[in-house]
Amino acid sequence: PTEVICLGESMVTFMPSRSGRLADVPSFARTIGGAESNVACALAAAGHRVKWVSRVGADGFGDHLIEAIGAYGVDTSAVGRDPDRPTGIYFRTATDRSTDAHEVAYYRAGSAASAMSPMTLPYTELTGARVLHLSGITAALSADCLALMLELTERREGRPLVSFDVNHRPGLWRDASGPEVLLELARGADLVFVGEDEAADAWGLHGGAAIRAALPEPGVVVVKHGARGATAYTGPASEAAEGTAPEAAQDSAGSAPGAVFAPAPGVDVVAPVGAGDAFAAGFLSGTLRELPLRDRLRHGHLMAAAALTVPGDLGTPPSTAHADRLAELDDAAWG
Ligand code: KDG
Repeated sequence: PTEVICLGESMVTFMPSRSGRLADVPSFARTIGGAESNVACALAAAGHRVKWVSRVGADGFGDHLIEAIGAYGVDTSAVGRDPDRPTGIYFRTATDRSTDAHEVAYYRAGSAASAMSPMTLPYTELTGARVLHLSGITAALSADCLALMLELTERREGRPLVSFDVNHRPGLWRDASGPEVLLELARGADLVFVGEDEAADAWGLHGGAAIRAALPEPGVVVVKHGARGATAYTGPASEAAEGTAPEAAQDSAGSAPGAVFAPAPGVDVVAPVGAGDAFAAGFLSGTLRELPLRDRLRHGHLMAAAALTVPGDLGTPPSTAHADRLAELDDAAWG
C-alpha cells in the first residue's frame, strides 16, 4: 500500500546554460521541477512507497513528467491528463551564482494542474495513505486549487497525517491574500514546514517560538533556520516560549521543552532550490519510521545536503543505511 501521497503541480524545468539575465541566456537544459513531486522522488529514493497526484496536459511535456518522476520509483498512476490545458513549464536563471540571486519565469497560468479541484480529485482518492503531503504553492494556482487545499486541510476523523510545506511564492499569488491563506492552511495541518525567513516575510513572525505560538494546532511545526539548522516544536505553544531561538538552542539538550534543535552540516552550496523539499522528505521518512525527532531533523538535513550540492532540484541522497549511521553520530560530529 501507498505510504505517502504528494499532491501538487510539477513543471518541465529549463536550466540556463550559463548565468546571467534571462534575456541573455542562449540555451537551456531540460529537467523536472515541482515541490511536491520533489518530495515524492526523494521519499521513493529512501525506499518509501509514494504516489504523486497531479494533472498534466495531454502533451509531450506531460509524458516527460510522468516518465521522469515514475523513473524515480514514484507511482504516477493517479496523474490525470487534460486534453484542453497544457503542462506547466518554467525557466530558471542564475543571475549571480555567488548569492544565488535568480529569476524564475513561470509559464503555468491556465495549466492542467491549475484546474485541480475537489471535483477532479475526489477526497476519497487522496486519503488512502499514512501521509498526505501538500504545499502552499497549490493554493496560489487557482480558486479551484485553493478549494481543494481547504478541503484537504479540514480537520476530520480518520484522515491521514497532513503534512504542509508553506512554500510561500509571492510571485504566484494574484492578490494580497497569500499570507493569510497560508496561515489558515498551516493551522489545518498536522505537520508544518516553514522557513524562519519565510515566516518573517509572510507573517511578520520572528523566531521559532513566535511561529509556534501562531501555529498551535499542528502536532509538529518544523522551523528551518537556513544553513544553521532546524527546530521541531511538538509541545504546547506555551512551552516554546524561551530558549528556542537557534542561538539559544545550539544543542538539542539545551532546547526548551517540546522543542528540538538540530544543526545542519556545512556544505558547499551549488543551488538552494529543492533543498526545502528534500528536507521535508528526509523528515517525513524519519516520521514514517517513527525515529526520534532529532533523527528526523538529521535525515532532513542529509537529504537537503544532497539537493544543495547540485544545480537542479533533485540530488542523490545517501542510502538509508548510510544516513542512519550519520544520524546516530554524536552531537559533536553534527554541531
Ligand atoms: O521547491 C522547488 C520548487 O520551487 C520548484 O521545483 C518549482 O514547484 C516549484 C514552484 O512552484 O516554485
